[in-house]
Amino acid sequence: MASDPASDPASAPVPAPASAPADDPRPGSGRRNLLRALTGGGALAALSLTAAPQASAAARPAPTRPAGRPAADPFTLDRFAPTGRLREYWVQADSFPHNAVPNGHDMMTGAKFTADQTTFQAIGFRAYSPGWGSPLPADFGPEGIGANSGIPGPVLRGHVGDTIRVHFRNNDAHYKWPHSMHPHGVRYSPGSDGGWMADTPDKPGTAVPYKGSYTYTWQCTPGSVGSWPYHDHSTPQAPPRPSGGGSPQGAQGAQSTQGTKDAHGAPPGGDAQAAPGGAVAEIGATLGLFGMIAVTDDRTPQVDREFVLFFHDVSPGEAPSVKGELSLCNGGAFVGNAPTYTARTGERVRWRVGTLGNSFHVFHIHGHRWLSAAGWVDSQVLGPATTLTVEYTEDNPGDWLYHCHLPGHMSRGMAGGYTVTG
Ligand SMILES: [Cu+2]
Repeated sequence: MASDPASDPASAPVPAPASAPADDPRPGSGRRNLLRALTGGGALAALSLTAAPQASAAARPAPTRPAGRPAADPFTLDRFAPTGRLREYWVQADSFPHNAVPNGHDMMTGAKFTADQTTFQAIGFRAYSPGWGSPLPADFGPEGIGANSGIPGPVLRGHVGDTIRVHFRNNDAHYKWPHSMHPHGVRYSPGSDGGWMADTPDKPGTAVPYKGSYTYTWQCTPGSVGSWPYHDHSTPQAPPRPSGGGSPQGAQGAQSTQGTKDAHGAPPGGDAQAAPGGAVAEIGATLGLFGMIAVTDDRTPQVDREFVLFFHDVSPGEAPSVKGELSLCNGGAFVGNAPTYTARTGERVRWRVGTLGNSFHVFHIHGHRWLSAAGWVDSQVLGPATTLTVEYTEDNPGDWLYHCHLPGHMSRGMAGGYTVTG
């Protein structure tokens, strides 16, 4: 099995201790520290340590920042200091038919759907026992992989100083496209990047062929704390068109059909995500190949509930079988098909929210608010491939909605239920 040879934790050098002076006493250093906490993927967990009301001072463990290292210097802070812990995952890309609206009903507008209008050939990452033996069961515990249903993929977890090793196998029996895994937020060498480019088509780990495998190695640095997406970043593909016989088209096939998009039976109005030749970048991610990386440190607050939610979308441009664009939450459209989350009053709740696709979204929860860089909010903007970590103590029983606040996205399904019991 191929792997990234540059990221063996056994050979990873232990960084020298920082020789910088003690805590920066200059005016503004505290502000810089706060700003740093607010940048990057979902680093709001850090903010909650200093400002969120649910993080009591008595419950806070002592900061792990080594003595003598400035709190606010980004040039020295983000070094990988290995703990020696290896987090190993066996992940497979599986293809399967997926109905985004299994109950056939939009509870918000009353619209009805038939299964053939909302079913497409999806691809998803699933975690398996070692050697890709059998799919792992759902695990919603603090170290768990989540639903492991494929959309999204398993939650891949690490603690600062840990190495995450992902053994990936491509089992995309439907499309038979190459796939990859590209992480955000963690540290890695080019051999564990997973991003395919036509100029360097043979770069290891960027186009793992059907039935092939590859091992990625990622490191959790102090700057990795938070929520991050991982996703397929392999070769762009032109989706098969029903009128064209449904045969898969690879990147080379797409190049050879430059200017003949109509012959593919492309939908009226074109495909906003496609290149002129018809190939769609990251089409595997659009069809479901994505998931969440969750990195903690000793200061990450303990929570009773953690919800992992992705806003994403699929349209006839990538999935010709669907009868119009669907705006999805973890693969489901409309309340009852999108996940329904539950909590009890008094529980500490964390949402790890991510987005993928061609759109901006606004994450909103009814009846709740949380502390952000802009102060207290109940709605926050997310661009493609960005994340949000939301934390609060549950205090409001009832049946609530969470949703994207763009009316067009709500109309196309980006809404789910949130039930709080007393
Ligand atoms: Cu949206």
